[in-house]
Amino acid sequence: MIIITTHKGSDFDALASLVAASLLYPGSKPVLPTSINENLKTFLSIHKDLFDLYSPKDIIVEDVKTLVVVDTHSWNRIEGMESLKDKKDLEIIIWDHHTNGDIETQQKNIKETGAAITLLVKELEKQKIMITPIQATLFLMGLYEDTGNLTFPSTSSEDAYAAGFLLERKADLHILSTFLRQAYGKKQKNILFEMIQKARRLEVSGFTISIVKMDIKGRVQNLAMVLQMYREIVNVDAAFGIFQDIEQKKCMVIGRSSIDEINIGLLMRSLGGGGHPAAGSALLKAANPDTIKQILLELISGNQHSSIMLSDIMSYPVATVSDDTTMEEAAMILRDMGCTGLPVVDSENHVTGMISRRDHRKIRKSKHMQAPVKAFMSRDIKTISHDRSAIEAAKLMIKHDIGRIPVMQDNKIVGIITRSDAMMYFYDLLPD
Ligand SMILES: [Mn+2]
Repeated sequence: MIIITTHKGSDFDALASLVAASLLYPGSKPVLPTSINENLKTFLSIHKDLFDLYSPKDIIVEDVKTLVVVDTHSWNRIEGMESLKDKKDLEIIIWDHHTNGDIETQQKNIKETGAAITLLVKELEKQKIMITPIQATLFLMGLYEDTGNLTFPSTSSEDAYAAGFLLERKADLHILSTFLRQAYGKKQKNILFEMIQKARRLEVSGFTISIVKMDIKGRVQNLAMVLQMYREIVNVDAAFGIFQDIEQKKCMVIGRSSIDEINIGLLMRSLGGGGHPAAGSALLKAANPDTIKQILLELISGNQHSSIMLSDIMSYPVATVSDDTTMEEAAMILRDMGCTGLPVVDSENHVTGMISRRDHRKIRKSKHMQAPVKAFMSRDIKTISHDRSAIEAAKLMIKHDIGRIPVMQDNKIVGIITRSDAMMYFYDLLPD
């Protein structure tokens, strides 16, 4: 007997993956856990007869030869399968988009897509297995729910491709929106309630904003929608939620704005995420919520003088070369220092250019190695004053796509800030 199962607290992605897998493994029994999400319950109360689903108690575990697990691969997330854990000769097959899990097998189909159903849809397409419009609708529901309608940063091109494929297979968007709209459940209500209790409004550069730090456990769907409600209730120009998952050591930052002056997409890109002007998010690993709050405040205020100055995080002393250094010498220094570029300074320590490994590729004749660096260096140099903030340095790096910026004081170079220095700051790796 082949059984297929998925995680407890099943959502649309879990059910969709379960049904899709039952098409891939003919004769298999799809087992839905007893604890399922509210909106899935509503959907099943109407559609149950369409899917031949089993409950964990229907299964005689001794008869199971093959166990297919979808949308998870953790033993403690599946229901009623404890005795299979030590069963000999049990074949296990996994289809999952989560990276963590303790179910071991050779047959792992794991990829970090936005939804697990994406992986199964891809396989159905490959094996040319037909799907009905109602199956396509369910699959698209799972896909949309897990990717926030393809807007979550975790969304991959494969998710979007699968969505296109399902629409072609006549997925019904009317049915889909009827059931997905109810995704605002108890968990979300509790989070919103707690956020409102903690609510503070701040005046920053003439805008009213609110930033809430919250601890959450595991994945919470539809946080973006919760934040939208929060912004409307506390009535601010822009609202931000910093949701810290302590166990997973991750921070999800979500922003919503109602004014053009605060562009959430741009702010989130500075944090490594993305979005559009009105809404966006970023997922940060091992970041401190207080640091993130500070960064958000600085980004919004365009603060010219932040509490942490560049001089605190820049690298110094800086290796420099004079403009009459030969290309050969510069190449040796670059190699010895293990860096990609060096500032070029004149006799008064003013930066006149930058010489990089890339500039050395311009050399066509060997005699050019004896030429001075000033013949090859780039002269359009961005510098930054020592009393500016790390945010401003990061903005310059992003805007001009440069990896190192000389830090200046009284027109003299006092340090250099590199991408890794900036990352140290963003990810809170600064020594105390
Ligand atoms: Mn999923």
